[in-house]
Amino acid sequence: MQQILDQVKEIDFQSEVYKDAYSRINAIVIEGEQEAHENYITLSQLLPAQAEELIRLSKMESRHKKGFEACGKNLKVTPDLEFAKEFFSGLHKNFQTAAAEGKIVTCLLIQSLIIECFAIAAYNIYIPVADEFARKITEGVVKEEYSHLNFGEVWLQKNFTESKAELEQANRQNLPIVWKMLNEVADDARVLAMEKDALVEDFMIQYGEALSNIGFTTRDIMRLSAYGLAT
Ligand code: Y39
Ligand code: FE
Ligand code: FE
Ligand code: FE
Repeated sequence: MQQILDQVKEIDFQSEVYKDAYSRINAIVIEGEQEAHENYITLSQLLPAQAEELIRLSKMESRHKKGFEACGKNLKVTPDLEFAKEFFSGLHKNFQTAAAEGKIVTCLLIQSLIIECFAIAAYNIYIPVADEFARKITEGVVKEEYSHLNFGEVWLQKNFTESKAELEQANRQNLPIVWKMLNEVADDARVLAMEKDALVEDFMIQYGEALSNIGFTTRDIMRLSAYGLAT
């Protein structure tokens, strides 16, 4: 803890290096929240019985987006949204394809498990090293991301037996993309005092816990959560 406090004291949130890295990380978060908003609207069409709840989640995502836009403005940073669109394009495309085929399980794995766990890991690691304005916003946001993750866990746990094979396949298709995304963002994250190892560790903990709640065995979790990591 003392180490983190010393580190924050040394971060110059107004330095050009910091603002340059922030222009990409902030954009990733803004674009991620926008896509999450759209993904929950799509899910509300795929799961009409839960449409009301899913629309509620989609509205939370647009509030998150507004919060992070304010964080960028507060630091006088212009988000590089083009970079961010490209950053998310792999998961975005796979979500779109799955939605068009009515593959609810794959859509839930991509948005409610993988992307939410990625967000929770990133926000947890960011909070202690954020500027004061962004810290307050991110603390409010991360609490809600846990409820989004929970939505996916509950649905997939209820439908575990019929979903298992599709989950395995969707994991194999999408988890390597997450490791690639983490590598792409590692240098910028380090400028913000977020270490890649810590991001990977926190992601694995969140994702492993989610898979466990859904009903996978420890043995399955080991195999699924590290898939594509060492390549
Ligand atoms: O469900 C959500 O709100 C998730 C979409 C938001 C995106 C989070 C993306 C976080 C990745 C940041 C990487 C920084 C190191
Ligand atoms: Fe789109
Ligand atoms: Fe969000
Ligand atoms: Fe979310």
